[in-house]
Amino acid sequence: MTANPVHIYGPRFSNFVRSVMLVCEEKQLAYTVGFEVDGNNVAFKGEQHLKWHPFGKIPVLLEGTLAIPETASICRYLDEDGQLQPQKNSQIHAQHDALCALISIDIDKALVRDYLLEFAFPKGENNSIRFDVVKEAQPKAAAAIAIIEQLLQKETVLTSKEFTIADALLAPMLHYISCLPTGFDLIADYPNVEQYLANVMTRPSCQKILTAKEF
Ligand SMILES: N[C@@H](CCC(=O)N[C@@H](CS)C(=O)NCC(=O)O)C(=O)O
Repeated sequence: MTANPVHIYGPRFSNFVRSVMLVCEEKQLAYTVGFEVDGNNVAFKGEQHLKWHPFGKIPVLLEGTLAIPETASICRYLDEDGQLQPQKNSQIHAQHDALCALISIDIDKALVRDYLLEFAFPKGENNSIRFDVVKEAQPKAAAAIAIIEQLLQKETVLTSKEFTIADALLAPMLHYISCLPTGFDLIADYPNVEQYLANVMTRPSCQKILTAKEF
C-alpha cells in the first residue's frame, strides 16, 4: 500500500462504505470518499463503475490503478498487518472470516436491503414509506437481530475487546437500525445487542463515522 490516500468509491451514507471508513479510521489510513474520482464524477452503474464491479455495487476501493470491489475483501486488503483480524490460530481466523461473510451477506440482506432501505429510500406514493413492506420484512429483520443476540451470548470475536473487521461490518448496520422510529428500531428488545452497540460507539472511529440519520 502507498502513503497516498485511498479512495472509497460510493456515498458516505452506505453502511458498507461506512465499514471501509471505519477500517481506515481504526488504522489511521488517509482516505477520500465519494463518486468523484480524480476530479471527475464517475456515474453509479456507469461503464467505469461496472468495470470495477461487474454488478455495479459499492463500495469500490481505488488506489492508483488498482480497483478492489467487495467490502470484506477491501477491509482485508487495508488491514495489511492483520491487526483487525484475530491471528491466534487458523480456526479463530476462519471463524472471523465466516462471521464477516454472515454479516455482509445474510444479516445485511435482512436488516439493510429488505428492511432499512424502505425507510431510507421509500418507494411508496410521493416517496412515502410502504409500511406494508416494512411490516412484512420486520420478522426476518428481528430474527437476524435475535441471531446476533445469540452470537453475543457466546465467546466469539464479536465479544472480544479487540475491534475487528466483523465489528466494522456490523456496527454501521446496527447503528442505522437503532436510529429508526420507535417500534421499528428492534434493538431495544435485545440487551446484548444494545450493549454491544453502546460499547462500539465509545470508539472515536464509530463516533466520527456513525452519525445519526433521520428516517
Ligand atoms: N457484496 C457487496 C454488497 C455491497 C452492496 O450491496 N452495496 C449496496 C450499497 S450499501 C449497493 O451497491 N447497492 C446498489 C445495488 O445493489 O444495485 C459488498 O459486500 O461490498
